[in-house]
Amino acid sequence: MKTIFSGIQPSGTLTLGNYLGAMTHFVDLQDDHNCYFCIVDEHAITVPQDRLELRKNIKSLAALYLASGIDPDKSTLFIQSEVPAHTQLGWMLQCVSYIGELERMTQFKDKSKGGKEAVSSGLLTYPPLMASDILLYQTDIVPVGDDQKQHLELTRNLAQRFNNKYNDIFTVPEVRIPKEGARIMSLQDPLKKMSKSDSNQKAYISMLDDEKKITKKIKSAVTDSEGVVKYDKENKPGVSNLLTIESVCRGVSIKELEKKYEDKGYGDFKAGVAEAVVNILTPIQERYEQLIDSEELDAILDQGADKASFKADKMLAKAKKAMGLGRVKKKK
Ligand code: ATP
Ligand code: LTN
Repeated sequence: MKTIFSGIQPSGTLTLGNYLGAMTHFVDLQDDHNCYFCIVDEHAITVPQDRLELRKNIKSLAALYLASGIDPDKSTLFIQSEVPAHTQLGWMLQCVSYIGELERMTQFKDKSKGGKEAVSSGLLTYPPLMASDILLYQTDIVPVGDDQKQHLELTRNLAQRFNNKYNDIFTVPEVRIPKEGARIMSLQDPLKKMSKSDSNQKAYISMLDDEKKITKKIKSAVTDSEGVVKYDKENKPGVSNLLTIESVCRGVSIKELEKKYEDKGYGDFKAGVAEAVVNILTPIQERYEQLIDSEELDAILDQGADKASFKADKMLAKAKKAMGLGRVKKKK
């Protein structure tokens, strides 16, 4: 059975983009793969976080993973900072990576635009920590949205460099990007991706928004003045994004939806999209409410950290041995 690893940052409440681009695929994969899903809190602190907010977001993300259908009997769900091997191997991989290649990462370039005195060095060294997350579990496949491609390419390079230089111990992972929903766009600017850290709340649908909010946000989504419901990403990015959302939520093709709205205006179209989103999110929200303050959630995370540590510690020991760190333990 192949091993899957993926992570989501607890940097705010998940959006419909995270759900359609990442979470639904995680749920599909867990039946026939050995899956690890991680709440990457150590990645979240590369930008400033309020400590109480961060704590809340970590628990909330864990509950959303489970409410979306991650089954702890099939997958290992855990918090990154509760498995120390991640930062330990992360440091070792920092020593294998070059400043030049880290400075070329688009995410670093984007986030450090304000000047290098103002950003943490963690933002630069973020990719070796991400590589460590993945390589500790002998991961074969990493399912992510389209924006993570470059980080995955670097992970593959670091794994190969380590294997050639020290010992051939790491599996070189493959990236898997979904065909549909890999890039859900902002409702207010359909040329930008939907992002949970957008300052305009109308730009995204949070997975915890209620029916009224969802309907209102979709109603005010930017479209065009043509009044025709047709998929044309270039000339009609707003309408195309809403069509993608309804298509993925209902599991029907875009062609079928174009037919459904043939003689209808944007009012009916938007009401249909909102209904599809509400139908998907309502049962998840109900399950979330049951989980968020439960002892069950803590028990699942404790068990996840134990299972992940067991695997990660073994890989860390191999990597330390390959690099010559510490002592060789005498067998008793
Ligand atoms: P932020 O929005 O704060 O920049 P993010 O949502 O991009 O953060 P993560 O929370 O770490 O970052 O992303 C989790 C997963 O969701 C990743 O696999 C990412 O590729 C995917 N993802 C993020 N935004 C979208 C989107 N708009 N459409 C599809 N997938 C997305
Ligand atoms: N960089 C990712 C989050 C992330 C991740 C990972 C994804 C951290 N470690 C390991 C896949 C595998 C992001 O910002 N979306």
